Amino acid sequence: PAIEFGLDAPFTIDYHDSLPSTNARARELAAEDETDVAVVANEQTGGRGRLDRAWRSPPGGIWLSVLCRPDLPPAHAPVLTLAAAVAVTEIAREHGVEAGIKWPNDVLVGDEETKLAGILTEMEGEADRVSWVVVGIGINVDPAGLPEDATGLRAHATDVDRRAFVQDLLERFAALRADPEEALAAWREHALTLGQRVRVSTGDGTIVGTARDVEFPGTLVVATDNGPVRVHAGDCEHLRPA
Ligand code: BT5
Repeated sequence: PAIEFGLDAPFTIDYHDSLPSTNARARELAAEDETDVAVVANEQTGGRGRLDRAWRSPPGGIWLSVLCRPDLPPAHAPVLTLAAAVAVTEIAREHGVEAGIKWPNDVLVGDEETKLAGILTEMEGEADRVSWVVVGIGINVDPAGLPEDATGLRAHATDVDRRAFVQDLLERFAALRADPEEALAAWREHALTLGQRVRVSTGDGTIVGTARDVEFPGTLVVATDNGPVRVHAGDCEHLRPA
């Protein structure tokens, strides 16, 4: 219930102390015809990343899934993932955290590029319109209990109020999902990947080149020796000069 979490956000809040996964809970609510709900948990016991990877979700983090029913074809849904990455980055930066985005959906901090947040978007629907989308957002708060290449908000900012952070995040996400052009422009502005040498693994193979741009709805354009290649989904690694 919204009152328990004390938020005045553009989404109804469904708060839990502990859940296996906020995305799983949001998918249940999707089956019950709910919309514009943000599921929030203090802890996840079975948090998931992309490709069914495990996502560490110790108590005190920001584990959040937004359920919505936008008027979008499934092929355009990646723009919501970009919008979520932008919203996380901008609110983190408002807290003085030097966050930036690695394509497509990782929020990293500083030169070491340790991972602050990740996003997992799931959806269901027909070819012309999604019936629902769940945008799962995991933001580390305390740096303890995380993988070695991860970081938390409190490693870089002293004053982190999770409720206020979630409230600001949801408001920013709501504004950006209504304005995909703005989301894309803001994504470019906060991108760490553009201009870098990258290695991108997709289901079909590996692409090495220089990341040039991101195009609607979230396609990475990589300049390779054989010309530009457009990548819709994959894992991206920034290649640093030795
Ligand atoms: C992601 O996957 O980055 C998406 C993570 C989404 C988590 C949120 S939390 C709320 C909602 N409910 C869920 O169940 N999930 C969403 P991917 O790009 O595949 O990265 C996963 C990899 O990041 C793992 O294989 C680990 O190497 C690493 N990892 C695991 N836990 C981490 C953490 N807390 N912080 C940083 N990296 C982590």
